Amino acid sequence: MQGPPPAGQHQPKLLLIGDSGVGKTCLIMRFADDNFSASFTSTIGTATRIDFKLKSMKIDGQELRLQIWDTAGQAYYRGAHGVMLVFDLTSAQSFTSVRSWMRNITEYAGKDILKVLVGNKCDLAEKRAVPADKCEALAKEYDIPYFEVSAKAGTNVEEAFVNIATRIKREVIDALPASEEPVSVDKPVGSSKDWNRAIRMRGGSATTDGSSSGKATTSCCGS
Ligand SMILES: Nc1nc2c(ncn2[C@@H]2O[C@H](COP(=O)(O)OP(=O)(O)OP(=O)(O)O)[C@@H](O)[C@H]2O)c(=O)[nH]1
Ligand SMILES: [Mg+2]
Repeated sequence: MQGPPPAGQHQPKLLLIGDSGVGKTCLIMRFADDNFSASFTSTIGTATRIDFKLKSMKIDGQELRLQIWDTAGQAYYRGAHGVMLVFDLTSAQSFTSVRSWMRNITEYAGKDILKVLVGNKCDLAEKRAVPADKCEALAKEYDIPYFEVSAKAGTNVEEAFVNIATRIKREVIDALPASEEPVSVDKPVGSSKDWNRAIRMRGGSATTDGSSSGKATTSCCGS
């Protein structure tokens, strides 16, 4: 399945972002391979890290291959069509970081990139640290869909990926002029001038690549 896409097939790029340990790699493994690993190997600095996985999907009767990119502390938005922003329902800090990640997305990928907010580890109900109404309020504030999922149990994982893939298909691919080449990583759709810039985020603070780290705040949006 990792060969070149059949001629004419769209291969849109979806990026998973969020704090370390929220379960980004596990969500990709669950969705693409339908398995789960309980041991934690941070994607940062591991030789075995995955760059992306391909998942064939049929949406509105049309076959497309979703490129699902894992990130490790730095997000390369270049060519991305959608972002899945993940936090951990058992970690209040990871929820607080959502605002920083949203600013980061807006700054480097543009405000129009398609987004979905995902609260992972809903199987750990007794350890839950972020109430559902707060999650829903945040998603409403940003006007993006929200899913509570579990990579471990498989709950809602498919639904969250299908949601963002369907919106990419309908709002990006269907909007292409008939003469346009298929969507792929090399042909980003959108007008952001910042595709080439890499963003580094650690511990909830965002900086541009290589510069010193600014303190993250929990205050709303801003510039
Ligand atoms: N209980 C439970 N544990 C989970 C779930 N998803 C992930 N985990 C665990 O959380 C830990 C971190 O998961 P990863 O997928 O490696 O997290 P990550 O976001 O990729 O982290 P980085 O690569 O460091 O950015 C691992 O020990 C997983 O087993 C879940 O849905 N439920
Ligand atoms: Mg990872």
